[in-house]
Amino acid sequence: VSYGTAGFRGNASGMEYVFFRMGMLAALRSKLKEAAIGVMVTASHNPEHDNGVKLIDPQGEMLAQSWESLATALANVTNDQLIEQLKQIIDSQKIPLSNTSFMLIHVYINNSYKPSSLSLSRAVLDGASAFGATCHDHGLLTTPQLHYILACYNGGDIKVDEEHYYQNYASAFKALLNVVSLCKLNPVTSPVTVDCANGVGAAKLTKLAERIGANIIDIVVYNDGQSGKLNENCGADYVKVQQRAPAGLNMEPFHRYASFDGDADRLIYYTLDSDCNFILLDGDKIAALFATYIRDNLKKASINLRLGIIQTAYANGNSTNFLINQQNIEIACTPTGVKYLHEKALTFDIGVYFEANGHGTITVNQECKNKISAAAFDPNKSAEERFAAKKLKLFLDIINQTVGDAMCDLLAVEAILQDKNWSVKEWYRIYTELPNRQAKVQVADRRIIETGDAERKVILPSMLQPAIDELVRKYPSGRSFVRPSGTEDVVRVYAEANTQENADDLAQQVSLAVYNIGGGVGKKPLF
Ligand code: G16
Repeated sequence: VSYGTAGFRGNASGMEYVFFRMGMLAALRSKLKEAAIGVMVTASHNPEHDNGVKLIDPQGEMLAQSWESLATALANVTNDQLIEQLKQIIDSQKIPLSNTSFMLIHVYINNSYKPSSLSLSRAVLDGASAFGATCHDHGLLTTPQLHYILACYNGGDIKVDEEHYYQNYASAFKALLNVVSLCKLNPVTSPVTVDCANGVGAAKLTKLAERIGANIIDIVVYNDGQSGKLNENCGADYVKVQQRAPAGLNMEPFHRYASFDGDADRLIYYTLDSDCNFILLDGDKIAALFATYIRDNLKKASINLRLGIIQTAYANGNSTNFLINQQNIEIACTPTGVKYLHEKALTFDIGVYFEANGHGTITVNQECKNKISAAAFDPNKSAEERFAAKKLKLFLDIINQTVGDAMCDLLAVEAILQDKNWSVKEWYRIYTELPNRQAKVQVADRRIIETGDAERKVILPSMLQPAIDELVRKYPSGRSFVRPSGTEDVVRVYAEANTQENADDLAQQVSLAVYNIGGGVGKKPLF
């Protein structure tokens, strides 16, 4: 097992020992950092039978990458070697074992969402207790809520709780709508329907909407977990990959629909056009909406800050063209995994990062935030400049900067659409996506595939990249890459081309190449 894209994931049965050891590791990290560490038990977008565990660092950021290898080593030793392995970690990291009083915040997703979570959470608590950690179980939360609570806690607000999260973001949203004079004069009349993937987001979004008020935002929750299964035929991953609505959802042209994933850290929007064609507004479109809104307000406020967008290889070619060539916004590309995008985003004054799958947020450093706040009251600026600065400040307050947060991102999208007086139609027309297709291939051992250049090229097996290049050349505007998943036991394939037929065909051909060269198992990928 390895600490993959976002922690350990796999079939829940037989994984207790990994969770137990991660409880121990979290306690050690807490002693080292002299701060609380978060542990999240979730497998996010994976099917219900899977589960997973990831550690969260004190400021709400993902576990430092240098500790991922320690986690992998600890998870892979035999029971006989466990004490020795722990001693090695303690020695190599110089962990002061006498630091005992730091709190480990632990959260589980309860029975109704993943049947395995209760026992796996217990295993984490047992592991942490073995090192004398004080554990505070916040119970059922979305992943981003835990990141937020942890960051507040370590920032000195030791009484922080879930309610604090709702009050913070509900007030930020209301404040922005007030400023753009829409809150009272022009209340929202059109609802946004949100598929919560039968996950934890349903109850949490309902609470957030209540705190905002139905006269300000009209949210209809779909797939609330009362009947359907977690992430089955629903949720952000299903909608993005299948390019279709969640099962059973009746849609109206140009109404707004959104999907979360199981732990509510991903968001995508979609609608139907007037011919009832399915239209997806994924992470790329959300990033473009956020970045252009920020850039426009920076310009109007005459504030000079370095804005950047961070994408992965999955970003649609036309989104990249739109941002670089039409909008002149700086772009960076990293491997898949929000931990990489987040790190890169921090190198900009304001970094907007999104994976096409809807996982993303905005980072802005405190100095820049102060600059924007000061501009909102600067008597040397014009009223128009001050107004733009104020809107920008309030907009950034809606964002959960610790990690991608479906609820906050939803509020941010809704706020921009209201400010611009845009329907979903104007939003999706900002650029037209290149048709694309994603696929999965089963291979005997996905670790034999090694990639480079931010996952855009295959290094090993050496015959695979030339085969992909040859296939890509056959299709106008063709692009394709493959990479081993870090959360599922599959190799992922992405293809885009000038028509949907060509994108499908390219994905099919590349999948076969992966199967043939990469040691495919089971049925040949045919779709
Ligand atoms: C996690 C990561 C994302 C990543 C996704 C899929 O998301 O946080 O950054 O895009 O897994 O990763 P892979 O393609 O390696 O399987 P989530 O929402 O499942 O936690």
